[in-house]
Amino acid sequence: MRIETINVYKCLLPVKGGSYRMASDTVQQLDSTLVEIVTDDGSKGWGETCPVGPVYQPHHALGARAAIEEIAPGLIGQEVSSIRLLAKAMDERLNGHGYAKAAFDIALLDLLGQRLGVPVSTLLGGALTDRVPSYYSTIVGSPEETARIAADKVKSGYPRLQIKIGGRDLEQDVATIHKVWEAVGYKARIAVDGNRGLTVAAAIHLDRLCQSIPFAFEQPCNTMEEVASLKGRLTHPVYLDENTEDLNAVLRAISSGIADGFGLKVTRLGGLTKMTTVRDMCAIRSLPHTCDDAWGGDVIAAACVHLASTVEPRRFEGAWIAQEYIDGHYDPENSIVIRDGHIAVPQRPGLGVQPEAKTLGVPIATY
Ligand code: 0XW
Ligand code: MG
Repeated sequence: MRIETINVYKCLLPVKGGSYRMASDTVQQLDSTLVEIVTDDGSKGWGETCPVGPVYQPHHALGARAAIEEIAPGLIGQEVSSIRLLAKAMDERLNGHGYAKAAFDIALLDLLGQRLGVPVSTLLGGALTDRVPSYYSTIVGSPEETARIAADKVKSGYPRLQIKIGGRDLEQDVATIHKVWEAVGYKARIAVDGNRGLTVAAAIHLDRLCQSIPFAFEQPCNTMEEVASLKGRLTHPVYLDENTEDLNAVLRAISSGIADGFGLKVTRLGGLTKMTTVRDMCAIRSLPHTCDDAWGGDVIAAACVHLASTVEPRRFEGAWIAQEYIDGHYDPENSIVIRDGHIAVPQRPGLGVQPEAKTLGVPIATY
């Protein structure tokens, strides 16, 4: 099975409800890039990469497409059998840019899964479950409104909440956390996500002012050094998200003991193959983590869910997918959906989703 053609599609995903507000940025519409790898036997594999705007982390949609342009011609004619050889071929054409290579890694696993007649979860080591928990991520909002949404989402079955804070007065953030705790209590696990928006001083104040509330404090400050300086000064466990820019960053965070867990993004780490290494490194130190991406439609959602199903459940913090904030699906028949706060793991060979041609329109590039 050789790669014959690569089609690249651009798909704009408006945010349901108008905007998604985080400490670091507010986004109204996300620009997703899909790759479709077509082989000489007519099989098709799909991959996707969709940064949540150009500010959240050092990724952007135009960068992904430029990197794909650099890489794609080198994959034409290659045999689809060894993901490692194909990763090497990509590295020989472009240094770094893991979030663009991730789209190819996902598409190649989709193809291999179809070829072997197994779901992608099997290629990643094997599923431990057929249904994974998700978590609901609020946007930065008023304490009352956030607490109302939190209670509502717990009622609908979410076992975990991620409460966004930062980019405003400390008083508002502290009040939000207290109100959510009053509304939800022990009915859901809570993460409080600063999205790099707090100073070290503000993180210490917030920690003290919310001391009796159990939550994981996700990416409070901008750099890994700032987060490292919090060690021993906070009562809450600290999770890293945006700072886990590649496998080496994760290794640094684990070996220096500054992270108690992680919010992980499949494309940021370079794809599913690379993320299995991170999954296994976390297992060695009993570190909890999520399996997410920053945004994206059914293809990225399927990728997250396949990997999520292979994570030891006691350390699993949930798979976040953007479905709550997106109208419609690339593949309405086999869409990836959250029901009662959980997501069914696709059982069909490959990723189990096949975007419809009419949803994506014509390719913006073909190699
Ligand atoms: C909740 N998310 C997974 C969605 C947005 O990309 C932000 C992100 C996070 O945890 O920071
Ligand atoms: Mg986060």
